[in-house]
Amino acid sequence: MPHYHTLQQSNAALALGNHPAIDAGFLGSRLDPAEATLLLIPVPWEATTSYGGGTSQAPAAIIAASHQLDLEDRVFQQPYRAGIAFVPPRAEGEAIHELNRTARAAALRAIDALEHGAGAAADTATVNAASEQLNRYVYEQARAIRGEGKLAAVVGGDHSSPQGLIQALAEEGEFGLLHFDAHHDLRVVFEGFNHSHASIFYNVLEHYPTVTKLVQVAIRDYSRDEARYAADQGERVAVFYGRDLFRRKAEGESFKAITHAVIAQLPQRVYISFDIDALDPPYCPGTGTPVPGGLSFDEACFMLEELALSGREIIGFDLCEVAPGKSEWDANVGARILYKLCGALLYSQGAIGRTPQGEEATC
Ligand SMILES: [Mn+2]
Repeated sequence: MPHYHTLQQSNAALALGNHPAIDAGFLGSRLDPAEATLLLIPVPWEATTSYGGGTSQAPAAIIAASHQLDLEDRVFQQPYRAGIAFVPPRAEGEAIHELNRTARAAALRAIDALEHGAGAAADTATVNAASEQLNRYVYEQARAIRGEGKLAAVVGGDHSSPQGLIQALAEEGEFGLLHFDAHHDLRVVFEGFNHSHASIFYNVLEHYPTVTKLVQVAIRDYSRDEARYAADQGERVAVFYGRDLFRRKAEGESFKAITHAVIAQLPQRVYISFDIDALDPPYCPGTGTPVPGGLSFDEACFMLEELALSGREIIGFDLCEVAPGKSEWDANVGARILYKLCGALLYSQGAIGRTPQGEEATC
């Protein structure tokens, strides 16, 4: 049974200024990570991004944007009080920035060569080795956090960022994976890269048998092979395509009923992978591969709240593909989704309670 700091201890350790300095952490807190209950691993990674870039800047941009968030949540009782902090990058963490730059340059050369019908074996091998190094780094960070009895989450980076965390949790026991995304991310390999952002859930399903269920929500841009692969998995994969979600609403089904149909597919223990492009592009205009349609911000938050209130045990999460565009809007929305994910995780782990409105919500 993990040990959580009492609210009082954590609260005493929080130093939330009214005018947080730019170097303050998530929500402007200067909480010592040693005092936190939930540790967020920043993964500034976009080596295999195939279209628009920028997602490697997401962790820093989300921290900056989070300073203007107010801390009350309508359903979860003051999530910040449980103690949320970003892991300060260790020496290897700093090296990840450099590794990302090297891998990104090699990936761009490889993609260019492929487009011109040329071979790209050396550059592709460089990218694959870098991705494996990243996965090992995130895995080791996650193992260390879990070893201290704490909660771990990843803030990416592109969608290849969280594989190390999923691996660490998969070694602990069985769980289901709730995946919000415009894309299946089930490609066997993409552009020659074994650990592409477009392949993460293929890799997860193939390598981690304790991931007993994958439930995908808001999918609306996919290949025939991916859809066939998902269907071939039988009960292990359930897909709620964006178009089907809209049709159910159009035919009069309540969004609450639809949400409960999604949750009903999940086992007791749940990991959440949230690609920001699950949301309609007005909420994430800078993201690398935007697709029209998708969830509204309120719909996504409602699903996260209902999942936590359902009594499922949320064991971790990642937030990926936020790409700070020309304005701070993408990071602003990302910071708000991140805080809701934190609330859902902390509530489901008993680290915080729910508000009177949360008490009234029926599930
Ligand atoms: Mn994705």
